[in-house]
Amino acid sequence: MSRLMLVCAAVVGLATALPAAAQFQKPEDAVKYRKASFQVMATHFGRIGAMANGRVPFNGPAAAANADVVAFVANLPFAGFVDGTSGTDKGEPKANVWSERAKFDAAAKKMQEEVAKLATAAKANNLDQLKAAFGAAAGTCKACHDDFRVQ
Ligand code: ASC
Repeated sequence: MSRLMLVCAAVVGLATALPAAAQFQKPEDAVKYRKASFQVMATHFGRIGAMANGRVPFNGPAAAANADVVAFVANLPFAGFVDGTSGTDKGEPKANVWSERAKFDAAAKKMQEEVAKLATAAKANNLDQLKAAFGAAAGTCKACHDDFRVQ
């Protein structure tokens, strides 16, 4: 394991060991953090989507690098869903994130599993495999948005 990977693993270990609220000074900081990490995920996932959908030429190593970023960053945003940060504006988390927490956590885990599979699939340097894994991962994004995000 590279030094960077060890540092990253330690950061995630620390992040997941503490209660979510204890990791942020203020609820607004948690909101900013989760939005920022979703933004990074969306950027790199979108680059893979552009290849999967034929908008840019397929580049296997680039897809693999982007998928590794997505798989890593997918561990981060959920610590930012601290109590009292639901909303009613478009894009905000609905109150059922907290009232149906087990279902929300399961949806998050499913997404993390599918983006991990995407990272593995992307290393095969094969567009059809990339498309299949991208579609499965995108489905987990959409499922959670449909259930838990204000439309
Ligand atoms: C993306 C992105 C999402 C998902 C979702 C899939 O590229 O930013 O949130 O895919 O649109 O339905």
